[in-house]
Amino acid sequence: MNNCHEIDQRRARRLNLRQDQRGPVIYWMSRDQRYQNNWALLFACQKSRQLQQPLEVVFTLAPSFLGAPLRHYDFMFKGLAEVEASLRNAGIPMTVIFGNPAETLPAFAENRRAGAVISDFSPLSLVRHWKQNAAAAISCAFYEVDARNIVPCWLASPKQEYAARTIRPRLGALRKSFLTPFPQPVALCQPDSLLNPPINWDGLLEKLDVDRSLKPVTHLVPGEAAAEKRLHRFIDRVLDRYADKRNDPNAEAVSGLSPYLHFGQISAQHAAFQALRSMASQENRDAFIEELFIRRELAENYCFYNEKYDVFDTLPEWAKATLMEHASDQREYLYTPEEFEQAKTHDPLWNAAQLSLVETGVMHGYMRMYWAKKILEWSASPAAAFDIAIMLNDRYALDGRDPNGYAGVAWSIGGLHDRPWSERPVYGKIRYMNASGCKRKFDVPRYIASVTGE
Ligand code: FO1
Repeated sequence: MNNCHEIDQRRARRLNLRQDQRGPVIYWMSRDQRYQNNWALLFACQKSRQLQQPLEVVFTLAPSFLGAPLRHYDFMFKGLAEVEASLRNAGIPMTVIFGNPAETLPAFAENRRAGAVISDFSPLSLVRHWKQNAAAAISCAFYEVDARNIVPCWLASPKQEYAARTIRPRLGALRKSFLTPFPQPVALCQPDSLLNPPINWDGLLEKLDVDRSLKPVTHLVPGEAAAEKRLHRFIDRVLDRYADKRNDPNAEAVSGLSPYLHFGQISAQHAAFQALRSMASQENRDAFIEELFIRRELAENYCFYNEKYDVFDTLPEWAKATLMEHASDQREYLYTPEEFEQAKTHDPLWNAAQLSLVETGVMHGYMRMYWAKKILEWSASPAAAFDIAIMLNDRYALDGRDPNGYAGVAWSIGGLHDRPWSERPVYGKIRYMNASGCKRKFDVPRYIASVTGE
């Protein structure tokens, strides 16, 4: 690719009104933890060349990131170690700073006498508050680059969209100009950086004050290289049966990219670009693009325009009304959050789904719907169900704390991006799902056995 490729300016927006100064360029890497195919890093490289200033990457280690346990930090740090090595090869230093980014980032920029600060994009409230506060305190230009979405979130739509059918045409219209390949990152060379001592990620992990009871996963290799390998394996061996088999948890017909996407270890745009170039049939490619592009960017749109994406009260009015009408319906089974957490329900299929989440940090996409809908059916109230599903997903899923998870729970339990269906107890008009539906779609005992090993 041409390295002098100009980056589409619509991918970036200013977070304050200050100008670029004479001073080093800082990329605050947070959500997009990768070296390749990262528009925020590329924008920072471009800035470094334009200003003729060196580039430095900083990662802010927040004291407690929404209660993330060791499992997540282990996955993240192994990925970051790989990023650090790639940056080092390119002559770009990386530094980790500790504490609340709203304070530590401006202090770091001040200390370096930065000329421009660049951040990647996140629609999540915590990160937005950090940025809002940092923007006021940073004394040079502060930019945000949407390196996560194919179509920048603020451009895709000016408002919260109702459903996939309403955002699809918008994304479709912008797809051609944004679904491009990526140039290589080239910053102004800074040979001194090669002398930086390597970051001791293992040491950092040991010092972190996090819940250590949830051990690192062993079935997934974290990092950019592993993500790339998985993408190509998926495209070569699996994509051809994606449309037909993605809802069968026994078929191994999904991409498994979700944890990598969450930590930004792979770019969705790159994955989409590669899948579209493949030999797979149009139907299979379309089905994958629907999940990876349309549904994922619909979830980003939901969180971006709805600050309360993780509270029950935010659900569509029709859904709240119907759920409240049925709030006092008799529940056939009723479980506490602890019983759900420990997979102690009467239903072996539900327990298997929960167990796979606890043990592997991953749950098959189709089972996620069943899992959330049964939490609604067997909880004391719809609002309690909503909170339990989010709590369990954030705690155990490697891709928790992500717009996908919040939109997924709101869709399954609260009718978000969906329509009213025929009315029934507890669910009201929320789309229903049961075990017989699963039995028609896949071999349920086989799935249970694959999780429990029995
Ligand atoms: N991003 C950071 O910039 N600093 C962190 O300390 C941090 C911790 C973390 C822990 C678990 C997890 O799932 C994600 C984490 N992230 C962190 C990255 C995260 O992907 C995004 O910043 C948010 O998810 C916002 O989208």
